[in-house]
Amino acid sequence: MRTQVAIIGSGPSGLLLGQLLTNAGIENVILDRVSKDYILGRVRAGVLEEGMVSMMERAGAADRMHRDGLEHDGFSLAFDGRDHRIDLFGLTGKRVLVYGQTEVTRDLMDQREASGATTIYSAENVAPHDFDGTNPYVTFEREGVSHRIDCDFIAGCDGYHGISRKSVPEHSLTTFERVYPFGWLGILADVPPVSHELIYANHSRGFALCSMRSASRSRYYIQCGLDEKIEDWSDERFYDELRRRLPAEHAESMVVGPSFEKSIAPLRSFVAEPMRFGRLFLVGDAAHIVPPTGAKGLNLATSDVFYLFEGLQEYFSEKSAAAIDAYSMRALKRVWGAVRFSWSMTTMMHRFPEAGEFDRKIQEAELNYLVSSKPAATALAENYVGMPY
Ligand code: FAS
Ligand code: PHB
Repeated sequence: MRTQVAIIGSGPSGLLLGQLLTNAGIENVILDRVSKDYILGRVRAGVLEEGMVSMMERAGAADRMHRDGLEHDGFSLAFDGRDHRIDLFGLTGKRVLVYGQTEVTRDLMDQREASGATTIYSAENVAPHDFDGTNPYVTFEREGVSHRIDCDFIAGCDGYHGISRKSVPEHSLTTFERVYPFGWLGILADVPPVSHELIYANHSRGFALCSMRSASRSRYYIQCGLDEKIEDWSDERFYDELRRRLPAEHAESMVVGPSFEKSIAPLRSFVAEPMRFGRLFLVGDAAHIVPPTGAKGLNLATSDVFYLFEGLQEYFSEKSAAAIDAYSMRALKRVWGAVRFSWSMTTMMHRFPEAGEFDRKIQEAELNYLVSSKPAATALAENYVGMPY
């Protein structure tokens, strides 16, 4: 088999890149090691920047998003027993869209199916080859049969645990990492959200986040220890702990109900540099991971796709390599901006086991400064709605 771009990974990065390439007449094949249903069973991001929404519009996959997505003009920081609203739209003229990553993925999968482009699920032992030359290829097995796809470029959209970054010679890669000493225990439940906007809570018992997927489906998180086990957290225990970390008005008004998804996600900041190795490009979580406190993970994958698509479109239409040569530098500039923001939100909002009274007072001072200074709130707001591409 031969194509122009072989894409490893059928998550949001791979699917969005694949759709943009297909719409531009650039042949591509997507490979994923798991099934379509497995991918759709994953619960992840929930907040989309305007840049992500416009990329979905460019992909022709935004109709359901515009119909079902919830436009949010702000969110609250809860501390010292009360909410403090950050007026995103008032401060930046921009808003965010609350629409689950699962739905983004479903919309892109439907669009790809309609376009007739090739996606190979349950592909085993996918491996990129000869990407330091001009004739790269990808091998994989399916139902015991070995296959090879010759291509011009390989997009490694296969996430943090994927094969692409691991295929790069160690001496060619520099990684930067910060592992946080806690995780997020999250639930999904078909109960109305406690508030019409998101609430990020800083409390002495730990961080909490009240989010949603719709007006009837809530997404709640509490900071937890890395040694916590899901089986030790009944719904009742989860809601009790969540309500302890929220201002009384929310604790009292919260509607509770059975969760149908419960998971613990570890938190880390991670960046691999550069993001290009000859004919192989690293995209999205394959190149970087941010703690979800800043709602940046999915949105950062999208700006990588924007830069790479521009480069590939220029290469195949004008035979100029300038934009693909600039991919890694352009992408990393925005990546590090989002890594900084996500780190700062995580540091400000969580209880660190080793933190002392001084650290707690600094967190308190930072929060009070944020909610009493328009320039400070504007700086937070412009990062949250997303810096320009
Ligand atoms: P993905 O990991 O989504 O997709 C990679 C794909 O590659 C997968 O389908 C995988 O099966 C495939 N793959 C992996 N190895 C392969 C191989 N060897 N061969 C073939 N295919 C392979 N972001 C937020 O903004 N907010 C959140 O609340 C949030 N919560 C998260 C919770 C969890 C548990 C995780 C893991 C991430 C979370 N994120 C969140 C970040 C998340 O949304 C990512 O940023 C987003 O999924 C990135 O998309 P991709 O780069 O496509 O990677
Ligand atoms: C979510 O709804 O899953 C969500 C929202 C905002 C975040 C993280 C997760 O910062």
